[in-house]
Amino acid sequence: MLKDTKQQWFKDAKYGLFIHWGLYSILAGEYNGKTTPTIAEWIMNELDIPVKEYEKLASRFNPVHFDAEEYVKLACNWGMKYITITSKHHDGFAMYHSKCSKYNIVDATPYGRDVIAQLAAACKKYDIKLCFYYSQAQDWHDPDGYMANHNNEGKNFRRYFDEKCLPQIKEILTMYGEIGMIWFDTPMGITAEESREIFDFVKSIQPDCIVSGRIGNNLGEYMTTGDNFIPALPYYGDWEVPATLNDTWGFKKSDHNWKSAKDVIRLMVKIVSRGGNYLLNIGPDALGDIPKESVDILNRVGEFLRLNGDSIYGTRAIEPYVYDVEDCLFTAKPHNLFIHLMKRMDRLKLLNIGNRIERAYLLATGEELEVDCRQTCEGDNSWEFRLPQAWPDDIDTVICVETFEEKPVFEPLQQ
Ligand code: JFZ
Repeated sequence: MLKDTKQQWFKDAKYGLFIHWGLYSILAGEYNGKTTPTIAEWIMNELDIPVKEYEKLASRFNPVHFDAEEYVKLACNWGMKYITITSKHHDGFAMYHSKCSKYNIVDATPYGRDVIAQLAAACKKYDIKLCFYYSQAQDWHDPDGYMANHNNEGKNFRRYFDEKCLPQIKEILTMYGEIGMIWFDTPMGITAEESREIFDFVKSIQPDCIVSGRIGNNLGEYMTTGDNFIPALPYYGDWEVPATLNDTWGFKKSDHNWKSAKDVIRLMVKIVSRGGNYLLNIGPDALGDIPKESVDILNRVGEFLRLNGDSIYGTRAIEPYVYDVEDCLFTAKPHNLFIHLMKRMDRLKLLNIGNRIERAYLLATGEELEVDCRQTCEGDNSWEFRLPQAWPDDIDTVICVETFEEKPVFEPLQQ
């Protein structure tokens, strides 16, 4: 069955900001002289840090550089349409003022302020959707929460579920206004009944709040892929690729394996051309500063979107049989076909296109293009573009075609 969020904003948004931020950001991937072998937010699990030790991090958490407005303004400048932040990750620590667990940023840290509340106010001001990551099954702080790579036998998961999980879900859905979605994760041993219970509970509080793919038991309203993983063919339902800029979600000092802006832009175009959304992560540090490398990459992507955003936001994938045009990807809207050119070329010829062209131009500069548009009675329809020497962008130069017909599909020959 196709996944459908029924939320137009999600289908049109295409690009969002993921924020992994919590106590693990203080450790930055290192504990007692050891570097954690995998993603930084898993350090407690990977290095077997006892709850009593890990807990102490709270007394050191004082992210005085955090500025919610600055974050939201950056996300806007980067061209992102929604923000998904960790309200509680697997470590069990709430980044908001929870009333049902003292293990939260207001009650347990010297900082003493609710970062989620600040972010919610800024998102409202700048009209950007706020969404929450919430780890529903794993909770390494609660004795009855699941913990991957550990023995979970004998745990009373139901107690954790009733006393922490559901009450906290209620809190995050009632304390911060309208929430775009809850991004559940790693369902572990959660039963179909429990997934259903969470789903119904979310909808009973905020009917328009989307429930993410990893709620478990295939109940999510869109598909979430693995990190940076893109399905090979367009997937016709709603889907999203969560992705990192290096090889970790939470801040990790030793990870310098940054993608380039070119990698990111091309990945985005590929995802959008197949009908998906791109949720791209930053991992702020213990003070609330965003790594400079992330900022630089995302600024460049934002520049691309300022000039070429029409070819991304609100677009749809086109039929799969055109995917094999070399060095080109396509996105579409009614009356528009966007051709993304990943290589410089003098001419581009596309065959078997039934649509008639009104005009074509380079999206970034507005420069009109000459097109030879043929329609013969033998069905040899084609478009041939002449492209200028001055090339707007080596990463992706976008041709905007305004088509006469509403649906800019590449039509097969009519028999
Ligand atoms: C999960 C988390 O464990 C991780 O810490 C981070 O929050 C990430 C966004 O989500 O990790 C996963 C879960 C599932 C897959 C990949 C990473 N998956 O299905 O490929």
